[in-house]
Amino acid sequence: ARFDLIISNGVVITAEDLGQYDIGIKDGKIVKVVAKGSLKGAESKRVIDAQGGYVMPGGVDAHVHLEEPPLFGKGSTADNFETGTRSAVCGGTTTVIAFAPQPKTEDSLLDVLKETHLKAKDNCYSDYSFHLLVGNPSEKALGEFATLREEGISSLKIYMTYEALRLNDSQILDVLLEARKQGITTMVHTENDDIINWMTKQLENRKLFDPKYHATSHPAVAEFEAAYRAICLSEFIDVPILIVHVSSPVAVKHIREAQSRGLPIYAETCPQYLFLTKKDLDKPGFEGAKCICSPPPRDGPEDQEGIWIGLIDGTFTVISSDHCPFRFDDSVNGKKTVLNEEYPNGRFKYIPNGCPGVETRLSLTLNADRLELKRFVELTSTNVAKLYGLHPQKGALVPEVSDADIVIWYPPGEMEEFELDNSMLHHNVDYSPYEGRKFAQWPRFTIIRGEVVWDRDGEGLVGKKGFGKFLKRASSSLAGSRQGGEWDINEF
Ligand code: DUC
Ligand code: ZN
Ligand code: ZN
Ligand code: ZN
Repeated sequence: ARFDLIISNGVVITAEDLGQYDIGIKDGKIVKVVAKGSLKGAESKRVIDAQGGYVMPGGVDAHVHLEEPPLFGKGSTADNFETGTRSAVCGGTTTVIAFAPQPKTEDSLLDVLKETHLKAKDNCYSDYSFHLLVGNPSEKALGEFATLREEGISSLKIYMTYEALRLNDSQILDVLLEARKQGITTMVHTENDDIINWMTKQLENRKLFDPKYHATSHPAVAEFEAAYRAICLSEFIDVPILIVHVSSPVAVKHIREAQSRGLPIYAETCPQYLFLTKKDLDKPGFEGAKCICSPPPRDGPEDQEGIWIGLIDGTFTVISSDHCPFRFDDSVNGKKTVLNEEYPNGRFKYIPNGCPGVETRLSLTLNADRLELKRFVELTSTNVAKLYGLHPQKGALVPEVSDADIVIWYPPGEMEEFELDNSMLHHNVDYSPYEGRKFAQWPRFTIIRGEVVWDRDGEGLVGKKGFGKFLKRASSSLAGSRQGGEWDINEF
């Protein structure tokens, strides 16, 4: 047949364009994007009638934690590469970039990369790549950046907090300088570790252990001080950074100011900062633990609004999930990990930080109806692909160039509204922070390289474990170092 798949009658939305087109797919690639009706009668193995629903490039989620050891409190992440990518495709995400974590105790990044490849290989439903998480920028590790680039890894993540991972400013400078030389984008978790530890001690001294005090122990000032410091370090070395999971409007302001000075400062936020507040942590018993993440959801609607404004005005580059799944019932061999008789509501400092969200990221954000549709695609797919060196293979619908990774939504008003229940999701977690919320949209089909992997009105999950491929990535195609070339100490 001329085509393997035709998607007809869609409202096709990319970061640049919105229009009524038919899409022709062959051998896993987009081959035609043409006026609605033009492919009528063309020979194809399969035709999907989008019936006027939105048709977009598949979601790219560049912030998911899968199969990680205990780094963020007690307990390992609940999803592995199989269950995490299974959840992703059922929520319209076709590519994930997960972390390959190097703990402080590990010297080599290449070892960590190899180990993470073994975890992912033959297990993924979606396409995938890794960011190296640098917990120990030893001389050996820094010397491996060039090889990482050859292996298709063009991004790293570093932490300014967490005992197991945090780097001091001098170590951060080491990483940024080497990242500049190799064309690597560095993601930074910006929270001031000393403020968090000092506040935690103050709270514990007063016997305040309940989940809600997690938010008190991680105040906005811890985030915006560290965000500003990271911007300064990036400006000093002249290298792009992405500030991850921004939750505080003051941090947004610092980022905006840096961008207006022409600095390559990129920013990410996540649904938890748009849809949750610290009230969600203030529930009886241990219930609040379901919404513990770092940074925490902030005080109220004015904080959420500050993030929406940053999304609308262009300050933010991407929306990711920060899917970091832990089970509410965290029993191992019948024994709870965090709860005990002395602390019946747990002790916030041991509760692992993170919420599941890889499957709900796109639907939550689209349902909120706050973003122009092209901007929605840009933030959840196209910019992510550009920032991490996957564009235009991913995040676009360019004929003969882009993989046929597509999400098809219901025609507006046509889906039966439902209340989210965790049983509808495909992760290995026993709750979602968003249970009980109403959804008027959900991905109807998810397609990866021309193969339908999610068919909501048919058999649901139809993708296969192991279908997902590792993606070797190029450098970011967004603006990088302003000077280029070597960093010259004589300039200072
Ligand atoms: N924040 C989380 O909530 N979980 C994982 C790590 C992080 O930075
Ligand atoms: Zn190792
Ligand atoms: Zn983080
Ligand atoms: Zn994270």
